Amino acid sequence: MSYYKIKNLEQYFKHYKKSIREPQKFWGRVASENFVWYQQWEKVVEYDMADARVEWFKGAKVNIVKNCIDRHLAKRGDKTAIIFEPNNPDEPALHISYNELHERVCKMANVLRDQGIKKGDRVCIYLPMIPELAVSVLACARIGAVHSVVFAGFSSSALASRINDCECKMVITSDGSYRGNKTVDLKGIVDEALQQCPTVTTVLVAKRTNEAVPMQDGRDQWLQPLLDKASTNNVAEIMDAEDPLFILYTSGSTGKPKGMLHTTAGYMVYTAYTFKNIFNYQDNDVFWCTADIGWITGHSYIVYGPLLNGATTVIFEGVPSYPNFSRFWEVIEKHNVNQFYTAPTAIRALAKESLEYVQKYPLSSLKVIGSVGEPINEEAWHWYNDHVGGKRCPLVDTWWQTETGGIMISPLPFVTPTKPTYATLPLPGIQPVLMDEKRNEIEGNQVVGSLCIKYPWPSMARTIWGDHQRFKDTYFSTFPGKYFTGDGALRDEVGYYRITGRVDDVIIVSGHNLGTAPIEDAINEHPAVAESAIVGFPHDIKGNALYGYIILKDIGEGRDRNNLSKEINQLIADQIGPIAKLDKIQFVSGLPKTRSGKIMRRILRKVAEGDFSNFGDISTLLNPEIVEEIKNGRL
Ligand code: 6R9
Repeated sequence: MSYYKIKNLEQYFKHYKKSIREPQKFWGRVASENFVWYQQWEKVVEYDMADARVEWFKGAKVNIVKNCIDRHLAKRGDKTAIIFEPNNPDEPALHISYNELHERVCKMANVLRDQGIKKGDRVCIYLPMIPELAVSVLACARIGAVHSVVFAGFSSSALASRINDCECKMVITSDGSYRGNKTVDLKGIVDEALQQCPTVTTVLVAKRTNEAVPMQDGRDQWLQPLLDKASTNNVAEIMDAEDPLFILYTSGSTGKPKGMLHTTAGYMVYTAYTFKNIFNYQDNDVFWCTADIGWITGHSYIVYGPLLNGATTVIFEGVPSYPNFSRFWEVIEKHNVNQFYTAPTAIRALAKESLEYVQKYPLSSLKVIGSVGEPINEEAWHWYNDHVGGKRCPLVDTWWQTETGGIMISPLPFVTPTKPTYATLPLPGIQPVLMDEKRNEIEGNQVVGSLCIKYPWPSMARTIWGDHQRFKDTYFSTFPGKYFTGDGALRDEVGYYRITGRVDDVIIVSGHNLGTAPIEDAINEHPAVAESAIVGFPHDIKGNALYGYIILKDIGEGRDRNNLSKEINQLIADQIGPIAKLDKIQFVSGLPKTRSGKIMRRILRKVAEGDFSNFGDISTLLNPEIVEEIKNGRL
């Protein structure tokens, strides 16, 4: 274990250098010392980045679930693997030990096999955040079926297109789900989706809300009676290192969703390694990631990363605002959470509310707090650091993507000094480079460019399901031979990285490159502003000008809009320069957001340009109704 865990900055640099100079040796050692294999690999890595082909641990045989559960049983059988915290705080939490998890996963695996699911078959999982979700994921992996989890907030048409894209044979769902004070009819959504899905022959239905739901004869079955009859003995499938583990669709920006395919051994090694180092997990800690398992963050850091390390991981069914804005802090207190990992969008929403909600709780169990999903603005960083981390817990701002499988750039707590809004340094094995418009690598520090990765890493996606050409075109063609992230970044004077946002969020105004994030930071500092988003629109003289969409706090509502606009532009001029002033400011009641909390800038850009013709797919928005309001209020 000593090699696995980095203890201080000097050791970080040592491991980093070794991982770059001798990646085969580095990852070979991490892999052989920390996992159980049926058979060792012939070669650690083989790749051709120009053709987007990468193989890790080729020739090895392994089962990831054996590594997540079985190997822990002798030492940690009674340790809690999963704490399930229900939506309703009055419903008791559930503690599932490693022994119990083993039993549940084996039974589920047997049910899947009895229903005809074989190695390589795709199974769609459309479940709320209940233990059955993690159990289903693990049961698929145990028998070599490829899981495709679809976030249970997606509509029936989004679900259908994902099921059809990878031709799932089965859907695992529940009667319904709870979210805050709402109940959602999940089974109804599945039924509607399946009218367009000819490949699905079986639907397994878990009970959660106990609502009466129609069951289609010959297709639908209640899960529990099948589990009751199933044996707890299950022999795990022996998988090749590069056998598919799962497909996960990226929160679509344009067009058809991309089914990112992740494979077995590399994903296992990298998620386990990053979990241990980035959260500094110690043996009896309780780890809580608030993401949904329907996103990559939940796959890697609720299920696989924690369980591979024999950790206790929290599955939270609820939302941060129910029954009130103290919910997160109450759960941390209740379960003595040691590591807490959430998203800037949640932090900003909670920071808008009274401080009393968080100050009521000492949160003294916390040791490390983390952020993921989008750039964390300075104000949110400080609020999180001060009021949640109590200025004593390192805040790890972790940059990564569905495509990267695991965290790529992040401080290591108690190792890397943090800096607000900076993801800081790459993990061992990760070689970030910044590229200019002429496709040259930018050397040195204090520079900005497009963020690429120049050497393969174990958990990178291997392809887009069914469309390798699109995979190549999207990620490996813009900068030939390198993986292009689609993000822009700056590297400061000591080599720390700050992710400035999607590259398409960089707007060139009168020849100046402006990132949207720093401008939004400046605007958000105005006491009357709750949130903002900036886009560019064509301008005769400047090339592009800036258009700002601004949500006011209650205190701003009664104020004169012209004066507010002037104050906001003054703030921008003061902090960034007059060049970054907004030409147009539209006050709105909300911003179009994807279900993972990302602003859909494409729509804002179209409105700013006055082009209402083709907004593309807005069905995956959390708040599609806002689009009308924004259109009507265009300046
Ligand atoms: C894990 C996840 C990926 C995109 C990524 C970037 C943004 C994620 C970030 C961040 C700045 C961070 N992003 N983490 N930007 N700082 N710490 O979110 O995956 O849903 O695929 O999104 O999210 O723009 O390219 P995914």
